[in-house]
Amino acid sequence: MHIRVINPNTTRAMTDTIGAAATVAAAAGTRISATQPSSGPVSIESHFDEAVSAVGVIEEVIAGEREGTDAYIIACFGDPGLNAARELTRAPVIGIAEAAFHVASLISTRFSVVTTLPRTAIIAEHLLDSYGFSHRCRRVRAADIPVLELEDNPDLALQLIIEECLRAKREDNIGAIVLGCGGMADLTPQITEAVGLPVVEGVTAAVKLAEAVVGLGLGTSKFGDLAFPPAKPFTGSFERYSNRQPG
Ligand code: 2AL
Repeated sequence: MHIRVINPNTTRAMTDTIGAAATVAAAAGTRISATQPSSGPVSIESHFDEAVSAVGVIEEVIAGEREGTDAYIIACFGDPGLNAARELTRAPVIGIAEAAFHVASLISTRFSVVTTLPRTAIIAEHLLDSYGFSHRCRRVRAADIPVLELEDNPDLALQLIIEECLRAKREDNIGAIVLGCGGMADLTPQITEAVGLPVVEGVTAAVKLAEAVVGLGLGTSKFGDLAFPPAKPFTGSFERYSNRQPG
């Protein structure tokens, strides 16, 4: 099974971190390719960043279709471009936020999310609403670190995340914690040990869910709104998408 793990931002070090964590989580016989768009923001911390990065995610799925990919993971906690990516393939496409919310809901009745910045915490609240998980989430918390601090200042970032997770444990009356950034993919063991609660991390959760969905013989439905998009002319710098045929 080949899973293409797409880091929607363009920071190579973070793509490598995500790829390594996904590889550790993968079953024997699963091959992980960690990729990133050639253009786009170096980190995703706003609706604007998400909108621009979604085009890069789409390009990565188009490239993956040429290689016969079995499943895709969108490894940014805003799940940018998720349903657009699904329209382009029969393979399952799993966002790390939705994967983490699903898995946390299977092992606890209520969880808190610990993400990077206060503004991305708000974006995560929108996602919980739109995915129907708000009633399972007690609180979305921010460690108040810019995304790239996870790569540039990892010891301080880890300390701040652990401190916020401990506050969540003390104050939120929860059974589990969800880590809210793709760049946290390698931190689960240290955070679990320091916090003493189950910690759900989206990249690793998404790898196991992708393996399960493929193992069930299931893929993205091509009935209804996730059918391949209608072929039509595109103009200007998006002309390359004109009259696209599936695959
Ligand atoms: C993210 C993420 O996962 N990767 C990135 O660049 N921005 N989102 C976040 N909430 O930190």
